[in-house]
Amino acid sequence: MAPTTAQTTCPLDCPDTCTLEVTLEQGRVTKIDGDFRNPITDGYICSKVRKYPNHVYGPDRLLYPAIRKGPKGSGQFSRIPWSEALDQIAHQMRVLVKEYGGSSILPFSYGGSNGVLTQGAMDERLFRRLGSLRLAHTVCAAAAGAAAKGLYGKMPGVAYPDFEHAELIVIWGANPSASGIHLVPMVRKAQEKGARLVVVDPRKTPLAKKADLHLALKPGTDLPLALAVTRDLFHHGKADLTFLGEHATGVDALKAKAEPWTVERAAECCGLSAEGIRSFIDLYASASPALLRCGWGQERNRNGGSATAAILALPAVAGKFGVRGGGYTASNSSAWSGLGDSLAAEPEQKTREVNMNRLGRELLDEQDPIRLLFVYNANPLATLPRQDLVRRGLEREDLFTVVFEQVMTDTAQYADLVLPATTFLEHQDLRNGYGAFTLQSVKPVIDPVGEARSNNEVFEQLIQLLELDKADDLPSSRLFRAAISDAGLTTRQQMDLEQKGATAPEFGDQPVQFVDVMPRTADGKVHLFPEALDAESPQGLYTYQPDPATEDAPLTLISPATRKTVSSTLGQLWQGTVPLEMHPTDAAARSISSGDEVRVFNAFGEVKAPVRITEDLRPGVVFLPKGIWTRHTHNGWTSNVLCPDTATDLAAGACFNDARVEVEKLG
Ligand SMILES: Nc1nc2c(c(=O)[nH]1)N[C@H]1C(S)=C(S)[C@@H](COP(=O)(O)OP(=O)(O)OC[C@H]3O[C@@H](n4cnc5c(=O)[nH]c(N)nc54)[C@H](O)[C@@H]3O)O[C@H]1N2
Ligand SMILES: Nc1nc2c(c(=O)[nH]1)N[C@H]1C(S)=C(S)[C@@H](COP(=O)(O)OP(=O)(O)OC[C@H]3O[C@@H](n4cnc5c(=O)[nH]c(N)nc54)[C@H](O)[C@@H]3O)O[C@H]1N2
Ligand code: SF4
Ligand SMILES: [Mo]
Repeated sequence: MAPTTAQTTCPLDCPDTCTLEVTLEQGRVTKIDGDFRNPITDGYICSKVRKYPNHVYGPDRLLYPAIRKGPKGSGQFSRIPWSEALDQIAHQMRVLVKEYGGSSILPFSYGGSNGVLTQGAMDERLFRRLGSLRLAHTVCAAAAGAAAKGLYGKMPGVAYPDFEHAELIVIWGANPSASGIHLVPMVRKAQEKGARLVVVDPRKTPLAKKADLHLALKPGTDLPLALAVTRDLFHHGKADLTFLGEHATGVDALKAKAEPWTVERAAECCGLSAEGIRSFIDLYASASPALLRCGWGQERNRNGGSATAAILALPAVAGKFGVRGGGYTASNSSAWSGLGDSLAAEPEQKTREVNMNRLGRELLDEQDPIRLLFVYNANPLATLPRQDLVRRGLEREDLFTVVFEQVMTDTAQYADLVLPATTFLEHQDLRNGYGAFTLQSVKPVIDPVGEARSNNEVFEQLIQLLELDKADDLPSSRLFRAAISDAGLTTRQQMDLEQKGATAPEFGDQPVQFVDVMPRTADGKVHLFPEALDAESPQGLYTYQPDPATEDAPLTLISPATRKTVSSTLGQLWQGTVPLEMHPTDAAARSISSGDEVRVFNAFGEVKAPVRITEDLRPGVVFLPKGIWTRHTHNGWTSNVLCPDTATDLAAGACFNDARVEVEKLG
């Protein structure tokens, strides 16, 4: 039979939300590539998702439910029927709720590859009705999201295609070459048209190498840098007082917080030259349109919330809004308000909330212990801080762990029961982008592989087995319609979604900030000093907390995204050991040469890996990728064993880049 093609959408945790063309032969996916109908995808996708057929059909794919046979973590399982697996889970849940209450059950998910229909829907319905613990989704974007909400009520940002209109582009704490590849050609196009590029990143990222100015600051020092820029703009008459008068509140409070941060003082704190910071201020103040792409690299440390707020305040202070190609872009996830809000059906009960970054500690807490952990849409052993505590928690003999997964992940190895999940090629979903604005249909293009079932099927079956269903419950087959109706889609938008598989928000897919979209705060203004954020932040908003380095752990370990995985998804396809990257100065001080085996360690644990020496890092900073699996190092621990489970100043987010370590040559 001749190959056929089908269109769908990539729902992986990536800002780009590509439109895909999937080639099928005899009911199997043989190729995945980009579709041309979506101007952002423009016919190409990342090399990771081109390999997705190996994820779907590879040897690590879970094909049927299985029960643990060996010790926890040994990965020894034997096959059981679905009916038996679900009966066991339902039985455990019923007994635990009766004996210990809902607080003995923790659902754990993040939703790395899920859209609106496959998380926060049937799953929430089940866990709310059980009265289980609630999970605070803080592993990513918590602090940056709180800052964006506090200042602008999450106003939609500048679209990728508008980057070419900018005269100056500032890429701050983002590495689109790995983490959102479709932005790169847009930035390059702007440069070809004469735009200047500034990159603020401790590493020489591919775009930093092409930049007019690279500010390679010490990790965690973005706050003093942004405040020094603010101070200088006010002191030298470059702040847009007219714009601020009309559109902002909290101007004086921000100004007061910036006052101590002279350029010289910030330069000292950030490890930058005062000239470098001044060049940036001159470029930023004089260029229009000036566009700031704020990522998440600046967020993952003790100052992350205030830092993001101070960065996002810059376009307001400097008056960069109101023109195409001017303003900022961060996350656009809130472009579609209301989407999917009704799917859980049940109002949220205020049971105890568990911060997911502290999973290890929570599992080891003996007071009112967690007795059943249900993991889905996540791989916590590979992605959470304090991997040592997470692993010890998962090893607990009296913990019943269910892992509902597509492949045998590091976390699944510790399950008592594994359940096989469908991939996005096998189930329906609805995905809104957080870089792209479009809302897109994720359509099943193949039948479920093996005995895999979708999240909604499984949670719906558990609701029924536990007799928690109600007469007016919306069945999972009708979630799509309900989600669309929540978002109040117009007839045209619904038709676009049905016929073209994608639709744009009412404000269009290339909004100009302060023309087509306004802050979504209560008064429609920018709040440069939101009182609620000030109250929440332990030291008060815009207060710098110093570097946590110690004599024993003087080096900063950062663990950002690379081209190889999407979070930890697809990690099983990556062969070999990952190197620890290190600057020549730090290596020489420790008599380390390229290729040497080293141990990277701190009080929490150690990682053994070979070293790659590179000038792409600033001295004092070492690098291991995010999303690697325990098989990618020599001793079965990853960067995450070295990451503290401390919290960002806002929203208690993860502080991955606050890991401080020492490195020592082995043998
Ligand atoms: N290929 C791939 N793509 C992805 C992902 C993935 O894992 N792999 N993950 C997706 C997800 S979940 C997310 S949240 C996004 C994240 O995407 P990005 O925002 O790009 O985040 P990171 O890769 O964590 O870090 C970006 C940059 O921040 C720098 N950085 C580290 N610390 C600091 C600091 O203190 N200040 C500043 N200014 N920069 C710093 C790092 O060196 C890095 O180059 O990417 C998404 N896209
Ligand atoms: N050291 C370090 N660690 C980090 C970060 C860092 O910067 N440094 N960044 C963090 C960030 S930004 C993020 S977002 C987190 C991400 O952490 P996670 O959300 O845990 O993301 P993934 O590792 O991609 O795990 C998603 C898992 O869900 C499974 N899955 C996908 N779709 C479905 C489905 O429909 N049903 C079911 N049942 N399962 C499904 C996939 O197979 C995959 O194993 O990692 C964090 N970890
Ligand atoms: S991971 Fe990102 S770049 Fe790759 S196909 Fe999916 S949306 Fe596109
Ligand atoms: Mo993330």
